[in-house]
Amino acid sequence: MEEMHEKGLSKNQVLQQLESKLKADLAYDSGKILGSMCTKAHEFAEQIYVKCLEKNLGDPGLFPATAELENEAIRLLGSLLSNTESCGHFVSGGTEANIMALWAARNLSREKQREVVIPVSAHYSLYKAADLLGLRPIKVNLNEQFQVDTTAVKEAITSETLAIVGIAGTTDLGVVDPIPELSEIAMTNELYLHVDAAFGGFVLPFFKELGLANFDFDFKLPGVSSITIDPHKMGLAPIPAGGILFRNGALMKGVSVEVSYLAGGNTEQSTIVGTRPGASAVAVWALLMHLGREGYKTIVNGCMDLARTLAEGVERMDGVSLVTKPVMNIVGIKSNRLDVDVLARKLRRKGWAISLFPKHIRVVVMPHVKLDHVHNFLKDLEKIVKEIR
Ligand code: 0PR
Repeated sequence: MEEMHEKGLSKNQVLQQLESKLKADLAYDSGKILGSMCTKAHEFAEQIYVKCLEKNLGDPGLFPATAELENEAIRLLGSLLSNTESCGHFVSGGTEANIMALWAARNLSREKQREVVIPVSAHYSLYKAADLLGLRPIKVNLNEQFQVDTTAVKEAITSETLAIVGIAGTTDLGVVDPIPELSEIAMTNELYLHVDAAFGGFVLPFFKELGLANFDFDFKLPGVSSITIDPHKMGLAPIPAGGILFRNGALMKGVSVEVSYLAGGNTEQSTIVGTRPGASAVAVWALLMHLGREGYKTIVNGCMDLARTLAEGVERMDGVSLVTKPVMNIVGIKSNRLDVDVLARKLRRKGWAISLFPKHIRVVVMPHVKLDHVHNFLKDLEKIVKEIR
């Protein structure tokens, strides 16, 4: 058993130990991480993050400037999502953002309804959220394009329903649900609509200008109540940085509590946690200011180009194929002849950190992925496919 030393080690001794203990971790620049939705944070954001380590948004009265920067960053994201009136917070990730959304929805439900309609493609955090909040998740199936089947959504709605969830960038395939239709359904039935754009939030807003298929998924649609958008995914911000945006302050009110005794004075808190890193919020603010729309557009363009190269490589290969034509920089690889588990195991043995879903391998072409990584991956994939044929 490891025990704490009576006398501390020197910094150098600790650093040496740390160096060797961290060796087993993968690094994004190894070129092997193809299954992660996180990436190497932008250098400038890291710099800002370190500068703001002591800022605590749990006591905004002590750090009013940091709190204002969080608000500004949320407004900037709001403008990206077609609503400068939106409000919200930076939280630990998409999981917490999704919990916040269903928490707000539940507390707003007038008749104390307890059912949430959730596509089967939803990230598992939504089931965690339902469990924590005492809600019943009503799962609905997908159509042939792997989007939620909106007829099934309508059929799933009962007098017990309080909210619908739509996904703008599914975890397994990066597919976008028909959010305009979900918005209509939500309006007609007076339901809360939460859009999980944890991944797509920093990707889809640039599609139109890039000449790619345009998707309406944000506050432009009147039925959308809240959106998860994660800076620590395609936003290039240091972890932790999830984002939850509400259409307006009234929606967030349901999860607000008064805190009266803080060192910085009274505050109204509408987050799950109390103490919370101001560094995350400030780093996001700095990055949004520094990269601007143009910067993010260039990043998205690069990822989409590489995703296309990968997808074309897979299509050309015998034995494997695409699950569906990639909508975003997420590529699903399946095989009708080979066992995808065996394929994934062999790829992993060659060091490739890919994700394995029940019927496909997922590659997420994040900003740290380069052209030679894609070529090397395709080469190994082809070799393995030939081996097990
Ligand atoms: N919503 C969607 C659509 C997601 O894909 C994810 C996570 C979340 C919410 C939850 O986000 P947090 O993990 O920030 O709470 N999607 C990634 C996934 O499951 C998370 C991830 C990231 C996994 C990096 C692995 C990894 O290396 O694939």
